[in-house]
Amino acid sequence: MKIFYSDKTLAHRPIQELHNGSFAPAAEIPRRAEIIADALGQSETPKDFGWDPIFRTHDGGYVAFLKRAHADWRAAGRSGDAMPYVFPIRRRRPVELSRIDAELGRYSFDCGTPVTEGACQAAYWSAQSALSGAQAIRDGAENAFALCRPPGHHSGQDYMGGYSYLNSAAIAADFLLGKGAKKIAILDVDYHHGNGTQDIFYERSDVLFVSLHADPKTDYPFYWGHADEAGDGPGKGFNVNLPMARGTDWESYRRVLESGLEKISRYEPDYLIISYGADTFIDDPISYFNLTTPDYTAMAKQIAAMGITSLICMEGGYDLPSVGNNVKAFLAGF
Ligand code: SP5
Ligand code: ZN
Repeated sequence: MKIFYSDKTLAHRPIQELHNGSFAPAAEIPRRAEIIADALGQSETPKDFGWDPIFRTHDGGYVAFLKRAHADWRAAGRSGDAMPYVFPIRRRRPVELSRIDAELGRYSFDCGTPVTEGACQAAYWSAQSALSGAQAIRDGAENAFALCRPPGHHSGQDYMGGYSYLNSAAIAADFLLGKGAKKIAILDVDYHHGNGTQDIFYERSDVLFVSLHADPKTDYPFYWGHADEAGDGPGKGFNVNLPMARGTDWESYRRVLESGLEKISRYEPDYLIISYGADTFIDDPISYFNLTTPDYTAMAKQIAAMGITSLICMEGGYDLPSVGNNVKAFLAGF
């Protein structure tokens, strides 16, 4: 398995996030990536594809904001990480935004995704890992793993949220389509619904998005991920949400996975991109499924049995003692 990882992603060091009404230590920390990289041993440094492939997926105004947001925050006399506190929802007038606080709210949907000094650099190299993995499978590798961090699947075309700034899996999909692929399937097995990925491809039929996740009636991100969200216009039927109750274990999970995989097989994609989160693990500190380490090997075997060339992108997974082994167990199944 080809593995891509850049230690430049460690530059993103969030301090805290708003949690149940007060600030709590950030869950998405650089140590996660170091632990995973150590557990896997060998990795390749990603190639630098520049910003162009990122602009295929993300809005130029949003990326420009991401590049300067932390500096603007400091210029406004603030310390620590840039964080939104006001959001322009419903019946807003289209006004020009100049103050950093106005822009922060415009480009985010939560208060858990601070723009640290290194956020843009880390998200950039996370995306470059995914692009390098995409290039590798296009050049004939059977599969590849991109150790993306920060995660990406909550980030949409013009917004951040859910610890995500740039959507690495979506960027890889758009890259492969730009290189001649006709159909890509994205399978999202993170505990949380991949709302950013869903949004990006909601009206398109060249990307089938299938997501298994905790029911948004009880879990973040609440406003997306419900079973009746099936895509719009030409994308109708190409978005598949499979929400599950808290407490789900492998016995029930594997049956839901089976039905998701059937949809992917029938679609006959050129490539499969997997948004892999280890936050479905029984001991994950912010999640409520009951999967165990060997379940990840079984899950990967079930996916790999379809025989589709695959790129795996790292998303969530916050239990530091287990996250390395869980990623290893997943990759072993391939
Ligand atoms: C990629 C991904 O897994 N994003 C998940 C974002 C979930 N954010 C909301 C959960 C709030 C938990 N806050 C915990 C703080 C612990 N110190
Ligand atoms: Zn997650």
